[in-house]
Amino acid sequence: MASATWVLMGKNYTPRKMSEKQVEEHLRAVFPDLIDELKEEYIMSINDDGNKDDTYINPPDAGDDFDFVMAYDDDPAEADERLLAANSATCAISCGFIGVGGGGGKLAKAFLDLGFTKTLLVNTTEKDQPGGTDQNHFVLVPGADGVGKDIVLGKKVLGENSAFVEDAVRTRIGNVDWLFVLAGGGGGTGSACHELHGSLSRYLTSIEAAGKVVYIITKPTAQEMLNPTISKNYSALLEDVSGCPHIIIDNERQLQLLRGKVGMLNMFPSANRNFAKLIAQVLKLASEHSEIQTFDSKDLEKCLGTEGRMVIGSTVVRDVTRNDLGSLVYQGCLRSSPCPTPSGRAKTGTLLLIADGAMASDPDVSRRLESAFSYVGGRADTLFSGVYVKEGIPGLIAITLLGGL
Ligand SMILES: Nc1nc2c(ncn2[C@@H]2O[C@H](COP(=O)(O)OP(=O)(O)OP(=O)(O)O)[C@@H](O)[C@H]2O)c(=O)[nH]1
Ligand SMILES: [Mg+2]
Repeated sequence: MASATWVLMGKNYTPRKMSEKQVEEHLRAVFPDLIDELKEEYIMSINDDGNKDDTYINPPDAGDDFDFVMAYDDDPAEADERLLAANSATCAISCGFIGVGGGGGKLAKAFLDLGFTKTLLVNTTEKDQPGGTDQNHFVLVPGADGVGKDIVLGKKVLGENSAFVEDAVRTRIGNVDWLFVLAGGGGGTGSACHELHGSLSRYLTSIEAAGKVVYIITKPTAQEMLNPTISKNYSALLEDVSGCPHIIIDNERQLQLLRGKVGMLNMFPSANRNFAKLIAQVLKLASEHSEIQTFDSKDLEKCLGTEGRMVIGSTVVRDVTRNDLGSLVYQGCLRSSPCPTPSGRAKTGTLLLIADGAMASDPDVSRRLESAFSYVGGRADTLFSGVYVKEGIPGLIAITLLGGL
């Protein structure tokens, strides 16, 4: 080739140095289409070989320059296998349940059975745990095999292990706004449940939860209260939770309401199930829209967050033509409530009514129901209300929730 060039250009010819780009431009001027075809073929041949070094098609790796986007990514990091599944129960708030002691565990299990999967059963012994529950829900606190109604020992064991329980709540319940602590008053473990308060409320603060720790405790039966240890344990628990939002379940009332309806063996399971369903219904209704009047999640949070005692009850009125419908609804809810009768004025009062289409469109029924709202409203500083229309109900259903007592 060189000799041929000398022939054409003379011996002193020095070839002009051209950059790759200039060569490409020259070739493009002579063969306008060919250059693009060649380029494409060249790229394909590189890809076929799997050669990824060429910066022409594979821009340089950005290295770890952009690894921060992973940290801000919506996709959760690898899920912790100990984390309990999200609650399948429809609920207006994000919440978890912690049963402490034998009775507390059985009450918590009733919520678990309704689809509140984020439930833990904390106890000092494995012996009085409800059967048929997945191990992942149990938290066995080390240091004692039951505390035999000794609340001092119960407080010592729970106090020494509060970080252990907090860790179980963090890894298994995870991020929730509200924690319901359930305990049977009178025993040594459940009555000591407030020892966990510092850790549990600190945990909620650490995850910037919008809610609080709410206690649901049982009052021993009249017979049990005759025993000085049981009675003392219960009083201590009551005093511990008095500054927090709490619900007291009166076992005597509850069992009296059930006597004659269920056998002894089924008393507590039935009572626990009914109570859990009552609370679950309020949590669910607060998530539902109503064309008439909605009790929303903010209203619910206001009620749950009010310090002091809460009273919850429900009733069904089959004859909605009665003139005293208002008082019937209010009194009925309190009479059949599993909670001790309220005394004094409530800070918050909630009345939820569930009526069918016929009741809701009857002007006379609507007028009478207004008096029900004034009954509750007159006994509380702030009234919250909701009216829901559902078919197939046995009568007008009313649920009352008084708070801050
Ligand atoms: N509502 C309800 N109350 C219960 C149930 N089981 C027990 N209780 C009540 O709870 C009280 C305390 O009993 P437990 O919860 O078994 O006691 P504990 O907290 O395990 O305490 P220790 O056994 O002394 O460590 C009992 O006296 C009952 O009044 C239940 O399933 N439902
Ligand atoms: Mg026990």
